[in-house]
Amino acid sequence: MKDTFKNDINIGLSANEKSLPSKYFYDKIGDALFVKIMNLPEYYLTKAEFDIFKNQTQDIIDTLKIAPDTYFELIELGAGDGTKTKELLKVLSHKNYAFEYLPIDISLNALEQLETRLSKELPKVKVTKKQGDYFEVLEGLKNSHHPKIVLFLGSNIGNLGDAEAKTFISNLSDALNKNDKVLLGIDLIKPEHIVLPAYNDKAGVTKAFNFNLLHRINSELEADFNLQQFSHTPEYSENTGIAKSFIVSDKNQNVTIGALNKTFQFKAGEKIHTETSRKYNDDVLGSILKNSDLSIVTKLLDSNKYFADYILEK
Ligand code: AVJ
Repeated sequence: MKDTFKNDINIGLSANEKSLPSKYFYDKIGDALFVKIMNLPEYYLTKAEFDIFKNQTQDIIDTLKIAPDTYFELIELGAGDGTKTKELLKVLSHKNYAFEYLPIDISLNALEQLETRLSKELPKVKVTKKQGDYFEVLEGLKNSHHPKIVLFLGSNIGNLGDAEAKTFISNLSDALNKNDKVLLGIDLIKPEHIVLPAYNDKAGVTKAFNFNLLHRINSELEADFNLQQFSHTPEYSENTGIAKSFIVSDKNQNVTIGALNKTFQFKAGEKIHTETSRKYNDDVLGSILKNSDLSIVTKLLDSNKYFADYILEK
């Protein structure tokens, strides 16, 4: 684990255009900062998707065409704290649908917390937690021939570049049978004055979230990043629909990473790309799904039309 981190940091900072993988945001401190982000006034994504799950629950069930008497598996990739999913589970449970909920996450800790909460709040729901890599777990679920519904919420797919997203979709599709469904939550392309503040909040939480990467490198890889000498600068283009976050070096400076025995040079104004947060529309999603076995059935929008939950079918 530590070696992959070390190697990935080395590769990212040795490149001509420096970058750091956003997946390393999520240690204990990063997880807590992300919870704070979801509650920020500027971060509209979570509230928008919650609005869909809370106010269009029956539409979700109807468009998924779940038969009341057929046992199905509701699988969630990266379940987090389950706030949105709970709205769906509540209705499914009250209406006595026959199903099992299988949250998949890399973090066993997150899964255990979710399981404990659900057992108190929705004791009737059968929860089977699955710790591990999404596709390894999905592969293991292939033997079951129950209909599957896979939830992938929160615009998590937005962290992937378009080529990676295509690979992701094709792997996901391979793990499903004909007629299985995917509920894909994605942030929609919208004007810069709405998107940018979501990644540059007034309270500085998103900055701290990005800088946590430098913290981690300092403490886990014996490095000497001086956090006072870097800035957080997100960018967004409504034309491409792609938001990118950067950490920028405020001056010419050297940083030594002890664990790598290596010194890195940063020029004044030089950028480190830390995260991609892609926004979608029907055309962008259409091009990602092209040549895959998944197609769009319909989409549900929040009241501001900021966010969409697309229903895909194999
Ligand atoms: C969890 C990947 C959807 O890109 O909006 C929030 C992560 N980064 N603020 C996003 C994030 C900065 C988030 N996703």
